[in-house]
Amino acid sequence: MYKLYFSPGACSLAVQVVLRELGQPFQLFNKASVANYQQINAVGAVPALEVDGTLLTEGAAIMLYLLDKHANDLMPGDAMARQQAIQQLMFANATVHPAYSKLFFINNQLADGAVKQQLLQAAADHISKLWQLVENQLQSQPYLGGQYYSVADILLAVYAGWGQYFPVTIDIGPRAQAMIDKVRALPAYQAAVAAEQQAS
Ligand SMILES: N[C@@H](CCC(=O)N[C@@H](CS)C(=O)NCC(=O)O)C(=O)O
Repeated sequence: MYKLYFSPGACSLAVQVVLRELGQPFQLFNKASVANYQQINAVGAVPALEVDGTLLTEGAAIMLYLLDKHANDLMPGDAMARQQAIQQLMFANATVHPAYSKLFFINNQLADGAVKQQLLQAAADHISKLWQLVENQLQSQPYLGGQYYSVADILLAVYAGWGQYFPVTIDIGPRAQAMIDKVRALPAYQAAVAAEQQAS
């Protein structure tokens, strides 16, 4: 059985949603309750997924592994459609996630004051620009993945929750917000949030 290491509300939530969408059984382990998490992931970050004694890290790579292994509708088989889906996954994981990570970094590193607030809002403005790109892409389709949600949509729905922890304004357009709301209403997403609370 898979073992998924998580922190509540972190990007590991998206991996749990994918495991549920794939119908795969797994055990949840809160990083905070693991004595020496560096032995699980030397970087110290979640998610980490243990598969038959092998530890996998990097959320996007974990997702691609799971999608390769188990039949699903989240990743197309056609080469170009698959490229597009992976491009969107990387946009979420390698562009939008690091943009949000700047908020956490600034918040942790700087003392409260005008400079900190200015930097936080500058980071938030960049995030708003990325959400505008999502908004543009959703002009003719409900999800980044087209008519059906993809792993990129699931990741973005998780990241969208992080802005609330900071005293900044992040603009998320109506189409992007509708996508986020639909993904968060999925039974797999709801169950994942509830499971994190129980395992915390
Ligand atoms: N590139 C990594 C980044 C993972 C990451 O930044 N995870 C955050 C939570 S969303 C984390 O664990 N941060 C705490 C830490 O790095 O110590 C991935 O995509 O898996």
